[in-house]
Amino acid sequence: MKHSVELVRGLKEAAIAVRQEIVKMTSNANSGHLGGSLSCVDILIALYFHHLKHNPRNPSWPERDRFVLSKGHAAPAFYATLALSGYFPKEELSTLRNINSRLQGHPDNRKTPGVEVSTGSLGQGLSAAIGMALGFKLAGKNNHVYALVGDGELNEGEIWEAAMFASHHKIVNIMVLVDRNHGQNDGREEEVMSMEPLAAKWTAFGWNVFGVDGYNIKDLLDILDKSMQNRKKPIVIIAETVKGKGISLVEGNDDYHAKPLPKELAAQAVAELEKRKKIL
Ligand SMILES: Cc1ncc(C[n+]2csc(CCOP(=O)(O)OP(=O)(O)O)c2C)c(N)n1
Repeated sequence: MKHSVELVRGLKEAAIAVRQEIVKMTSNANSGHLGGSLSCVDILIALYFHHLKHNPRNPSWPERDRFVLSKGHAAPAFYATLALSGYFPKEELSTLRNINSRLQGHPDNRKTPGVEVSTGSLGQGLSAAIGMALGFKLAGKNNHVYALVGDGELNEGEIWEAAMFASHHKIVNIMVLVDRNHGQNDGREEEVMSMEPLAAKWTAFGWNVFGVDGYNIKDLLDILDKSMQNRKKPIVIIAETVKGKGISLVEGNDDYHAKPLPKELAAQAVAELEKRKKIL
């Protein structure tokens, strides 16, 4: 399908707005995972602002697709996307990580509208997503399930148990999106535990593999469309990304895995992002 220039431009602008909210809310909380939140924003935008079948005014609409943030520590990116989609007021983002807030450090489906599964313990979200997809298949329903995983998260053995389960049971309504930013908690993924050859691993586990630049919105939309056709296997999209994307001080800087910007630098980062809006 051809996507209009206006649509793509609008989504790019939304991605910048989400990044600004991530910076503000983590700085305000003086806590939260900045690097891996900024890396996956465009993927979330492509899903929530265009691809997913969902209704923010009715989060429990039975016909909705399901999304699971398996890399639950990227909650700031998720919350900002949900708020800008209309699940709850944008003002609530400033309550991130406060006691009694609906927006805890990791997503909690008992608290936050739009959160389907509580996540944060890496490796588990994909199993829950595949379970939901199997449920829809057994019920003869047409809903699709999406799971966003980190590439460091792929070190978890449970991911690969889930992957072989999905292909064995021919669960084709599941899609995994890998935020391939090559970083994790303790450094570069290639040094901690390399996942290469990553595409070949998923292929060997019986999945259909697509690759995409995680910041080319048009390509993201195209690949999401393409992957919906002739689904005979579970799908994985490996999106090449960068930790801290969009802010020069943070981009590619592993120090910011779980560290927010102090107030003054946060204001600078928000201003830098504002300038980027003007040159879209
Ligand atoms: C089971 C489990 N072990 C350890 C952690 C701590 N932890 C939080 S984020 C992270 C790194 C994950 O790397 P990746 O999935 O690549 O995330 P990204 O770099 O995209 O933020 C770790 C080890 C956790 N949340 N869950």
